[in-house]
Amino acid sequence: MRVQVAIIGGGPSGLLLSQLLHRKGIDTIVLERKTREYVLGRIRAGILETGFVELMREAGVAERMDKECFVHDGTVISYGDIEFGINFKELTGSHVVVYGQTEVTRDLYDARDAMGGKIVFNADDIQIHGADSDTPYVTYQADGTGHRIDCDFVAGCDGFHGVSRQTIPLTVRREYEKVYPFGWLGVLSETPPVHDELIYAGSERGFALCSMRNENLSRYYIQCSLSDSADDWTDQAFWQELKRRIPAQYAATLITGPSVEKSIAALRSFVTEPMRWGRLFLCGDAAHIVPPTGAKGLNTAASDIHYLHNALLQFYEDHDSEGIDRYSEKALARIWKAERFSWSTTNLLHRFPEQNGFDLKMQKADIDFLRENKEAQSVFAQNYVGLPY
Ligand code: RFL
Ligand code: PHB
Repeated sequence: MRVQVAIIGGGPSGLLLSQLLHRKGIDTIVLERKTREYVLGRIRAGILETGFVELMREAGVAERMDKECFVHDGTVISYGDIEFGINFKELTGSHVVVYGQTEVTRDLYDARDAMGGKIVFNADDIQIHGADSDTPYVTYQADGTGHRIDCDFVAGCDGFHGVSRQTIPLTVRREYEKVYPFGWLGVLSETPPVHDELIYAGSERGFALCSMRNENLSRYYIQCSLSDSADDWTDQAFWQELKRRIPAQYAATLITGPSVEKSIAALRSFVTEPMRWGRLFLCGDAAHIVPPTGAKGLNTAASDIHYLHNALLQFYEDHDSEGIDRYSEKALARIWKAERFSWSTTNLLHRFPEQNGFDLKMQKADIDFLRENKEAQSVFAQNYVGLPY
């Protein structure tokens, strides 16, 4: 088979790219290692920047999101007894929206089905060949037989553990990484959110986050040890620990219930450079990871897709390879700023095992400065709502 763009990975990055390109008449195929149910079963991001929302509109998949999402004009930050709000609307004129990654992915799959988009599930042993030549191709196994896709370009949208990044030789690839000495234990529960804004809470006992999906679905996280397993935590122990980390007024009104999902995610900052090798382009988690504290993972994936789909349109419609040649540079310029924000917000609100008295005084001084200083709040808000593409 031959397509213009072979896309590895059927997560949000790969689906969004194929949808945007298909609408412009560019032929794609998406090769996904798992099943659709598996991809839809993963509970991940909840916060979308307006740039992401715009991209969903451009892809023609925003109808349900526009109806069901919650607009958030601000957030609450707490640190021990200190509590204050950051008003995105007042400081930036912008906002974020709450709409789960699961729903984004479902809408994209539905749209791909409606347009007859080619998606192969259970595609095994994917290999990318000739990415540094003008005639790349991808091979994979499915239904017990080998398949080959010839293409003009390959988009590596296969997440952190995919094959695309590994295809770039080590002599070309440079990786930058920071692994944090803790994880987040997340719980999804069919209970009303404790507050109408998110609460990012630093405390003596570690970080906590109160988030949501809709009026009767809440998402909560607590910082936990990397040696914990989700099964070690009963629902009761989770709620008790969460209440000890958030301001008393919210702990008093928090409605608890049985968890419908409980999992632990390790925290990592990671960037690979360059994001292009010949005719292979890396997008989203395949190229970079942020700790979830700044809600930037899915949003940085979206900015990559914005740059790449425009670069491919420029190539096919105007016969101009400027966008392709500058893809890595443009994407990375924005990525590093999101990395910085996610890293600094993680440092601001978590307890680190090696933190001494001095480190804690620095953390508290950072919090005080943010609480008292409108310019500092404005910088936070600009980063949170999303830097321009
Ligand atoms: P994904 O979603 O990992 O999708 C990659 C897909 O590729 C498939 N795959 C392969 N397919 C073929 N061949 C192979 N060899 C393959 N290897 C892998 C996988 O099965 C998968 O379907 O990457 P993508 O599309 O780049 O999307 C990135 C986002 O999923 C990720 O950045 C966010 O979920 C991060 N994230 C958050 N981002 C935000 O913007 N806001 C948030 O509020 C937010 N919260 C979070 C998060 C991530 C979390 N976890 C669990 C890591 C909260 C958490 C807890
Ligand atoms: C979520 O709702 O899952 C979520 C929200 C904000 C974050 C991270 C995760 O910073």
